Amino acid sequence: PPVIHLKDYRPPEFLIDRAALHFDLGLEETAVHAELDLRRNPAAKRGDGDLYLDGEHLELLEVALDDRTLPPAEYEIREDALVVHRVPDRFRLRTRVLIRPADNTALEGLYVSGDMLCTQCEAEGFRRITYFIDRPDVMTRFSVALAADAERFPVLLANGNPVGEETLEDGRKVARWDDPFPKPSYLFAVVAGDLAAVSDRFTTLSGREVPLNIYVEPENTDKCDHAMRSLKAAMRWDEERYGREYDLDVFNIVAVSHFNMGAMENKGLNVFNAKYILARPDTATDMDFAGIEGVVAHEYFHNWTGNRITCRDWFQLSLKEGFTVYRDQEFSADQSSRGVKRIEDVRMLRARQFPEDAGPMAHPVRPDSYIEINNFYTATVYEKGAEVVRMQANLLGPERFRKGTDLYFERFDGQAVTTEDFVRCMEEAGDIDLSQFRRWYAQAGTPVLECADSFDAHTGAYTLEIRQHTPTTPGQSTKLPLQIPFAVGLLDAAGADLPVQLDGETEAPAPGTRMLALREAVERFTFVGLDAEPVPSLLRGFSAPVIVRYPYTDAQLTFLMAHDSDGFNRWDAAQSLSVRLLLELVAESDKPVPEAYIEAVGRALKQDDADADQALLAEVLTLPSESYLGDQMTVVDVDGIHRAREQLAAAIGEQLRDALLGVLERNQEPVEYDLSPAAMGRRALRNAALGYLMRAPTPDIVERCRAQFEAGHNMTDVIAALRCLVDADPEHVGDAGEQALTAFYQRWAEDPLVLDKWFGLQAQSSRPDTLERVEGLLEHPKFTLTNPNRVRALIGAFAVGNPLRFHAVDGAGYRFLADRILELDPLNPQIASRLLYPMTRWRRYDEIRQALIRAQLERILEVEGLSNDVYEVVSKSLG
Ligand code: BAL
Ligand code: ZN
Repeated sequence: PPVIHLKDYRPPEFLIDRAALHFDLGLEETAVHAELDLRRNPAAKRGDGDLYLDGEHLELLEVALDDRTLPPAEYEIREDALVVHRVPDRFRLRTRVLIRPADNTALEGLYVSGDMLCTQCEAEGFRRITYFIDRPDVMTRFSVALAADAERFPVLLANGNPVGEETLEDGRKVARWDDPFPKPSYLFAVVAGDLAAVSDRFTTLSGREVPLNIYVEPENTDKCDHAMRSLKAAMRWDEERYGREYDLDVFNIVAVSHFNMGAMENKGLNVFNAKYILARPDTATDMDFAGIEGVVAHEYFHNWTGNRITCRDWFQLSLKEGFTVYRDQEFSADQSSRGVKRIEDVRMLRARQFPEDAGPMAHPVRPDSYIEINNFYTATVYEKGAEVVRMQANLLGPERFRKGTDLYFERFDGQAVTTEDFVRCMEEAGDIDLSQFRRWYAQAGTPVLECADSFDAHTGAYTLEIRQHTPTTPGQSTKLPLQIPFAVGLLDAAGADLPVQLDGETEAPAPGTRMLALREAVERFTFVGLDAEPVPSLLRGFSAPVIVRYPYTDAQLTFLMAHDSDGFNRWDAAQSLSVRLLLELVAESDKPVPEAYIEAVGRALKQDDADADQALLAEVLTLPSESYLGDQMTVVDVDGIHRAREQLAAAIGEQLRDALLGVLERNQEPVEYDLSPAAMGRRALRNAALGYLMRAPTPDIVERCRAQFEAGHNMTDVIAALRCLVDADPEHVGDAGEQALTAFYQRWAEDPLVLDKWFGLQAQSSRPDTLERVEGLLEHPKFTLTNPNRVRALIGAFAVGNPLRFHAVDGAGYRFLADRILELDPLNPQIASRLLYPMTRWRRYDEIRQALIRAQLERILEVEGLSNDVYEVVSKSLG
């Protein structure tokens, strides 16, 4: 398959000013009539005189140019295009095509979910709906007429504003929509179905009343409150923080059960994976609620960062995604605990983006090339992209950053632009030189900062030397030094912040954090005015997406964990301490858990009082995941990591039993369910404590756990208890795990999102028979390969969320995953390709496992007719 390069970008030869589309909707067959006003693009070079329209899986019925039906000699139908020969400079083209939504298992373009019809067009799905110039720099004014059986499809939605509805004599209904804002085809959407609306209103800054509707299947109307609350909060926040107001007469959201991504920001008609809309306290966990808040806001924020201003080409994807993730992260931080949100975001970046940057699919935030763009909706483009925006926001400070974004919105409204355009606005408004900073967009790989220090007791000078280097990545063997904002604090022996005064400065600043600007491969900073050697607190607040190496002693980490004024670094010190100990336990299987470590955890538990931030405490108490521990090893020791982590958790559970029981007592669930950050923090802390206690369970603890499950007070508590029961040794819990799974199934069999949790929990169990169980679940009547959520819940959860069993040394896990990928690829290549992720990491394992994984990758590559999606990931992994 061809490789597409950024350097080959050319402006489109034709523009489409207006598109009028008429849909005759049906599940089996839909007819699409398109009327396009085209003209030659004055900014583009003249080509061969032909017009090339993208189109796939379309049955062409008719094509007419300026009302003249074209004879077959005047056009050519290709597998992926319609070529109309020798067209004039300005003309109207009409096409009529047939499409088959019910056969569309790829879930790109128009497809069926349950009894409804819906669309997904990003990145290149619109070409499965009609012939079009399907690229983001062609921005068009769309009007849409939807005709459908009024009984089966009473709700007919499209982008923009509703402009009329009528019922025809034959019982069919027609709804008309008009979108006044030119947009690229990837933002196009239609939905048709028998849906119920949960409605509200929002008054914008300038006083316009906007009706808000969330459309769901009728049985789900009681699960939309949180999404609606989140939407209104996001609309207000975007006005206050960015001065951005909503711009259409109505804002619609639709929740669908079959969806490849999390959600989609189509103009005025956001289509969501139901997982990010539907929630009731008894069906959704606190994490689910937080996910909904974040994703609803993210899609809404795209209205300005993505829709009004869009991407010139797909290499610029991070222009909208990085910025919008940054915006949703800041929104969520404002809704709850800023510190905890930062920890969650960094945890996720380290868990997903750092490994991506260190693997065969590593690419810059602005990639140089791709085979299949769907493979580039990645943690690098999204999460690292957000960090790159965050660094600019920090470099400029809030006021200048706001000036920069105001300039960006003003200058580029209605245009398709590049990350370079964004940076230039920051540069101009911030009056700052970002020429070196731009490398963050072009250079892949995670920079490593090696830090060393020395203290001169005579002069009171402390010197910090920082060497930065970025490991090579595929296709990028030379790396240049980056501009890195590096936040540093210095602590005295009592744990208080010292003034961070650079040599040569006459006055000491107030004690606290100092932002250093790294630019060279090696930099030395000398700080003066110190009475004794300080303890450095490095990269406070995670001021840049880098890895810091500094030879802390255990005592220093324990000290930072207790005293650092930077909450993020207190947590990070605790993580580092746990990682270090766990790696020692991996290396030395009979090493006992040191008392000092247990004491440090005990001290943390003592902080649980009325004033504590329980959410932060829960983060501190959460051990690094098995995969993250693997990322810290030269060769991942799958079994050793699991054993060490269980050993440590059991030691905490046993030796701190009373303190953990105290946590349960102090943080009991109130009768009235509450979704406040404080209440969520108490649940997180209590369930972390329960998790430890259940590692060394006595009958009374097991009983408590079972009681929490049976009380069914809220899904957070139910799932936490269920996970403990399922994972516990039957020697301790008897068949309580099996009983709980059965009860859970009986209660929730008809709620797909809750049932996903039931599948996922079994797939993640560390029990030895998990793979057999997962294979058995493939045959379960509720399992299907055609629903991405279900696939992720069972197969994805096993492959990514269960390193111990997936990486079993007999290779059965690898064979299982390769089989599923090959089954899925013809149905849904996007989902098949995503499942490959754990196998792309094969070089990280021992020789036996390497050979086993490679054999499966080679087996996949040999299959004929592989999708571009899977081909690209497998070939790059092996390459
Ligand atoms: N644009 C695809 C989904 C999202 O990032 O919002
Ligand atoms: Zn997005």
